[in-house]
Amino acid sequence: MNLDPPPVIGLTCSRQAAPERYYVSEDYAWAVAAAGGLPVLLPPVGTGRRPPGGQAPQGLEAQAAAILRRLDGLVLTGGGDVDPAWYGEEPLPALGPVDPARDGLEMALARLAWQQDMPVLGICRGLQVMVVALGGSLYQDLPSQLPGAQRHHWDTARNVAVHPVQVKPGSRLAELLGRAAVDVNSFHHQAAKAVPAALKVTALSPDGVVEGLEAPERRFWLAVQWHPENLWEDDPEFLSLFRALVLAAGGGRLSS
Ligand SMILES: [Mn+2]
Repeated sequence: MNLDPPPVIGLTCSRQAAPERYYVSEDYAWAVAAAGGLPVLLPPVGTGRRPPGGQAPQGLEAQAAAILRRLDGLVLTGGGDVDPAWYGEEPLPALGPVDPARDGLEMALARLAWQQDMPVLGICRGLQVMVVALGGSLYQDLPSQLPGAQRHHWDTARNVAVHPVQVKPGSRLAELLGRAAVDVNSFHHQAAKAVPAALKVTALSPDGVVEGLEAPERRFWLAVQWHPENLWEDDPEFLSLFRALVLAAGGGRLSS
């Protein structure tokens, strides 16, 4: 599948404080490129202030709108914790570091992308951002809030599958993966708690943790809690998620 020109796919990224830099795993960019898209990075240029009342700082809203005008699709990538202020909770002791600028830009991107029906693939933190952007909430920390859950935060190599996931028959995710069950990698201690009505759960781990979501009313709004960008070179079925994003971003057009 080749689209010409390739759809431009934005990748959100993390910030490091010292030395100051933006970063994201190369695997996201390689997966988008392998799927026929043109990956570009989206650094959050923000004030660093906590979100007042769950609203993105003004500058980040404007950034997000300007960015989306130039994109065909978006990958909300993995990363650190989402500030629970975005869903009206105080931080629990096990909450990790949060980044107001990244949160602000991603919430604004997600909300605008939803309104504009821009294709979005959410991965790990990206799934969580999609949930919170549409009014849902998260487990701030699975081990302390859901002690019966299995281990989801592993120190394995990135391409090692550590737990199974059941995929809901009839979902877009099931169609793309072509299987009712997959074994996946897992590097998260947060997870979706209250899922907004617009998003349907498409995958669960055996302990009931949400591992996949999609919005049937959107062209392509799909998210997974695992990391397909680390798995597709070993298991090509996982590239199908990126291919579907790129195809939707290209408006369904195909050449060659
Ligand atoms: Mn998991």
